Amino acid sequence: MTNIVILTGAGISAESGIATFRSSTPRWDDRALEALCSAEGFAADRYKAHDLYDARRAQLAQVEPNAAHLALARLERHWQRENRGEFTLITQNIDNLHERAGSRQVLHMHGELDAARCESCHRSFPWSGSLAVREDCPACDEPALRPDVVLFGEAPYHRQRSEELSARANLFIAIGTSATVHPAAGLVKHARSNRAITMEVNLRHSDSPDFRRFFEGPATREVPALVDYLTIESGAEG
Ligand code: BV8
Repeated sequence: MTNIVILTGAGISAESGIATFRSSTPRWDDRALEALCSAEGFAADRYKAHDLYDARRAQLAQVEPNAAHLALARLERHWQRENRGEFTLITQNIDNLHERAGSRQVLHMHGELDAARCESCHRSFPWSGSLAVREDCPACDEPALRPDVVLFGEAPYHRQRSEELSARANLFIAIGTSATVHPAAGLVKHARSNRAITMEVNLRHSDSPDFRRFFEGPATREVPALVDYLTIESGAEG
């Protein structure tokens, strides 16, 4: 049995047209924008923050999953059908491209763009349109809805489960992440504590010293090839 944990970052969605945060054409090319993604910055300028997330949510309708997203969904189906071990997909991304590619179990550590959360009753709701600053909660009627995303200084979702699953991994693959945001960037260390094989797919090496194999190139080329190897190697189509 081989337990696989996949961690994706903004780079896997870059070829779908969604800007990354810190690479060549970064989303955060100005500090003001990055500040908005902190709890303090969000509270200081909610109107601008809501506009930022409204624009990103609207973009979701204009983009499609790419070959890397589709390959990971194929790997999940294969791993489960052939009973090869646990398959876990953890993403730092708030887009819905993994789900639209067919991935069924996705742990969004930083939340989801197409969801809104009530700061009063803490329930979360699917949300596809724009979200007003004082939008009423459908459950408790309080005007307290916000984008259901995890900002800097806020507790990530699924942290304990992600760390437990990484500590059971035999194969840990990071795809399209600069490995700068914690605790997501620390998951590979949990995998290494289990003597897992650690790989990263990226255009360039990330900051993490914990990856033993590096597949250099765009995710839409490297991920399908890696999935072919992992599925054909077992003698069955993905
Ligand atoms: C937490 C919001 C504790 C959603 C994001 C002070 C106070 C509190 C915490 C901290 C602090 N100082 C440091 C921290 C920890 C902090 C942190 O890590 N800061 C870093 C910057 C130093 N972390 C936090 O604050 C986290 N919370 O620790 O809480 C706590 C505990 C209990 C109770 C209360 C609090 C919260 C982290 C989440 C922050 N939210 N975004 C959104 O708007 O999206 S982070 C943001 O960065 C995105 O979510 C993004 O996903 C994430 C990581 O970036 P990457 O995905 O790696 O993207 P990046 O652009 O960096 O890199 C892209 C990579 O792809 C590049 O390597 C590039 O080469 C590659 N690439 C590009 N194209 C391709 C490609 N690869 C392959 N193919 C291609 N085609």
